[in-house]
Amino acid sequence: SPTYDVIVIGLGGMGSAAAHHLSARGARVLGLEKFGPVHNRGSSHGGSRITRQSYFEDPAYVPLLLRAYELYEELERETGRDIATLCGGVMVGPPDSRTVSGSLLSARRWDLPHEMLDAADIRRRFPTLAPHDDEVALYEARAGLLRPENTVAAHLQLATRQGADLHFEEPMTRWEPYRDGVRVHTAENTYTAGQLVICPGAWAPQLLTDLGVPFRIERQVMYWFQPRGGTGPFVPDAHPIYIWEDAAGVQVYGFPAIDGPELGAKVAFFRKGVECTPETIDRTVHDEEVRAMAGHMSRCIPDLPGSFLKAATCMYSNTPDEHFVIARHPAHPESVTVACGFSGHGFKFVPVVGEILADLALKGTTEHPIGLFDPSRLAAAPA
Ligand code: PYC
Repeated sequence: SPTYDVIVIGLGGMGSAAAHHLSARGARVLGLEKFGPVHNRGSSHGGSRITRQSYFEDPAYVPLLLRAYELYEELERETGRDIATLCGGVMVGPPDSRTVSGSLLSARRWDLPHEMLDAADIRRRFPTLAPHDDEVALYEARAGLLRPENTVAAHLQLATRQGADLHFEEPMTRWEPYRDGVRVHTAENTYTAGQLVICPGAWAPQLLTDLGVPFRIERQVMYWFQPRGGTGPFVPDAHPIYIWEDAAGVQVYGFPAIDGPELGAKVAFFRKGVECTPETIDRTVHDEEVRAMAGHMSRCIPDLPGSFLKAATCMYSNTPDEHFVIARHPAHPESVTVACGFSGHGFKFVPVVGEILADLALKGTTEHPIGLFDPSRLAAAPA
């Protein structure tokens, strides 16, 4: 059976980045992916993802974001692909909302450039936005959007150029410890390697049964609307990305019109999904869902829901505390590394997660601060 230094399972956002960083360091890499390259069956598609640094989820993410931003630039330089557009972003809501107060905490803790805007400032700066008088925003000029498909394609391109073997439409069927490493089986072949890196996305409950993490896989919907009056005021030079939390704690997020006047602007609820599995997810978007989104946005950005253009589904893989899992596998600490549970906010970290996975697989440790992502925090308490 063919032998490698590292086998990477899953070549979506995280796995493709791992394949790149591992092969850039000279490792002999095999990547195995269930679907084709840059597919739309998981969590790394839909044309855009938010990136931002004043991170409301926890200030511990900020150093990783600073490194991710360096790596987006490197990826653009090395591949010539469009990866990041830093059009600026607003985190909007009541001052004590998690979106606003958490973003401000990270900005202050890490001395990140930002501005606080009251409702009148928001309306003046961004005339499409219609905040309530008691809503405020943290504005961050270095927030913006990433192109997920281009990012995955760029990492696959570099990995291939560096000699990685990437096999698509070849899912792993099982693996087992073997000598000092692992043996991986697919329907076509059996492979051996010193190290295994598992980036399962929404397939985590099936591929990581012995990790002890209760994942919840959620169906999410992305909507594209043609703004009333056209996309003029919604172009990225004029319009920020936004995350907008209302008084009830419901968050929506959205983007400028990045794909020209015909294709409108994308918006979605952040974590309003129903539980699903990758096999049973309902890929149909129903009229009542479109009406609910249009109704919600008519309060925040009244011109956005002019006419509905299209919608698509994707999946979040949530952990109970919505923090990631990135670690050596506790049950196989010598040979297996896992990256999973990105809980709907992982894509902006893709390149730095690739770097961390290469560190863990090749050196057993990383200098990046990943203490928050240790799966032992989620292990079920003894009964
Ligand atoms: O990570 O910024 C984010 C995000 C917003 C909505 C979903 N993810």
